Amino acid sequence: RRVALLGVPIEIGAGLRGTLMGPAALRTAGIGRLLEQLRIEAEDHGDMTRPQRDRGNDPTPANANFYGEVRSWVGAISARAYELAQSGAVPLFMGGDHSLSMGSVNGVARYWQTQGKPLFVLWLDAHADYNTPTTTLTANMHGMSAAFLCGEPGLDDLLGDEPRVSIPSGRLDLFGIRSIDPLEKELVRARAIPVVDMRAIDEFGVGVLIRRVIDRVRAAGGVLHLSFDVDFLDPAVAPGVGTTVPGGATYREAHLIMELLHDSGLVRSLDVVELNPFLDERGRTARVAVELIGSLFGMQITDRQTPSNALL
Ligand code: DIR
Ligand code: MN
Ligand code: MN
Ligand code: MN
Repeated sequence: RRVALLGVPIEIGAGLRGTLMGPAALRTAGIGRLLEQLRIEAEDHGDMTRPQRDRGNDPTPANANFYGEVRSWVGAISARAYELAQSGAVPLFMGGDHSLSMGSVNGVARYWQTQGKPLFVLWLDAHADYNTPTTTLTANMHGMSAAFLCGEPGLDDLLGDEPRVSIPSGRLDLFGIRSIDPLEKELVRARAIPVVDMRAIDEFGVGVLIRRVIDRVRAAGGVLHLSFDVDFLDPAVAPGVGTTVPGGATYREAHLIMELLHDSGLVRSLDVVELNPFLDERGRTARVAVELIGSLFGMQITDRQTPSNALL
């Protein structure tokens, strides 16, 4: 197996600067070395360079901060994502803020479309990221990526010449949610997006809930993209993010999710986003993120097989 690492040092999608250092911190925390230890070929494609600011004279939508700059990034990211997926590797996009997923997911979705396989997206996040320029309270574009991917209007020109693929709302799972804006909530409800919030996790546990996602992907003969916003984790475990929300996933819950996803064999691409080393405590959050990626790629204590829901 082969993983293609790509750094995407974008930070203007978030309200706080600093995620541009994310890829460097993940490398320092040993992401490449860990994958090699797991006998996975890890090819590092370096960092994307900051695209020249788009000089197009298209009208800029209101309520979308740094729209022109995000637009230049997203088109370029989508093209790279398509290429990397086509190479047969598992692309791992190291963010960077969560606006990068508008490009990475679009690009891999375009590839899977050519293969006739439905792409499902698992969004591990404290936030729904389902705002549009109409519903947003902050105008920060990292809060709009899931909505954009599902084809919500308002950022229609964001991909430039890149073809846009929209993810049907039933193929996106928002998981770990505990912060959502009022109009954003209405939109998520109206579109019937599957949501597992922290209350559901407390009641039923991540084992049952993640297996439900996996079973749905498998039944459809699909593949899975994991979009992992590190603020999914509790701030006590992962302090190095700009928008921490209390009451997040524990270290153990997050590891179990990664182990179950590994055993499923369905994850073909992923983003690790919102890590802000400027806010981190001596690399703690970066190290946790790398350990979790290790579990996703098969790091195990024993080699016990995951039992299926049917056995529970
Ligand atoms: C908020 C926060 N809902 C917004 N979103 C964040 O700005 O739209 N997403 N932090 O990751
Ligand atoms: Mn996010
Ligand atoms: Mn978030
Ligand atoms: Mn965020």
